Amino acid sequence: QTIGLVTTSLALHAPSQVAAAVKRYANLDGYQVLISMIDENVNQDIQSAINELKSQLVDKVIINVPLETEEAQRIASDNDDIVCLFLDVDPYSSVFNVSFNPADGTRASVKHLYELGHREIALLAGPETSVSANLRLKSWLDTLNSYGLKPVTIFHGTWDAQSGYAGALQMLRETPNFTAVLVGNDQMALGVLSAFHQHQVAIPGEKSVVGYDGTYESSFFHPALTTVSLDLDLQGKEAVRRLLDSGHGDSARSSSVLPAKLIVRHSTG
Ligand code: IPT
Repeated sequence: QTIGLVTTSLALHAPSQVAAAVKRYANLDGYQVLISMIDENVNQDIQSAINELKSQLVDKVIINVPLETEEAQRIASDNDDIVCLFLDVDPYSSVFNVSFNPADGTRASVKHLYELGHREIALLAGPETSVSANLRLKSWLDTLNSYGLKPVTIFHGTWDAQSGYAGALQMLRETPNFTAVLVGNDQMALGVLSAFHQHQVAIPGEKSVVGYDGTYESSFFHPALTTVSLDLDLQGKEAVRRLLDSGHGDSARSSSVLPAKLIVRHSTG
């Protein structure tokens, strides 16, 4: 028996850790996993990836590609001959999904910085095309606002370390007065750390850095990264369980929202 996984780039740490978990838990249940990786989140690409899996007689598919609710709904209804479970959609949308609460960890991270005395906070969000990136950004802004704060500046990166590095350099040039930066994921935070090291900016002495994802590598960054941790292994596990439990009727398809937790390490102070 085989299930499918349609995924965004596995060059990114979070989706590759999710894919590893999906494979592990499916295998434990006696299922194989066929992976189809797409580069762009264009509907056509997703459909051809799904078609590829369908041609291998796969009838249950996990989709880890950032999708707006309407796109996900369209994909689900265009493919109602199979079960589609989404991992990167608005958790509170009606599509069948297993995703993370976009607000609990973000709130905890802003509170953490606030309690350390930070008032000049910069934001380095993920790409504007990502639902999750936008939900995290919105929650940062709402939480800052509840403390009567506005961000010093807002940047968008492309999830990879290079974009974090470039964003941090630009921030240092344009608005150097910030004392902390909230980053949309750990890989971009790695780039930020690198840019700060290169410019002899002490972390956390001069600037604190908070990542997001809690990927395995983040505790080996220097300094060890304070980050909002997503249990990506649990997401893979839950996705497999719910997918295998789902029949072809809607009734067995219950979505779940997993918590995101702040892990305080050494990049904040
Ligand atoms: C999301 C990660 O947080 C981010 O780092 C990046 O890898 C992105 O995926 C890729 O699409 S996690 C997702 C399940 C919301």
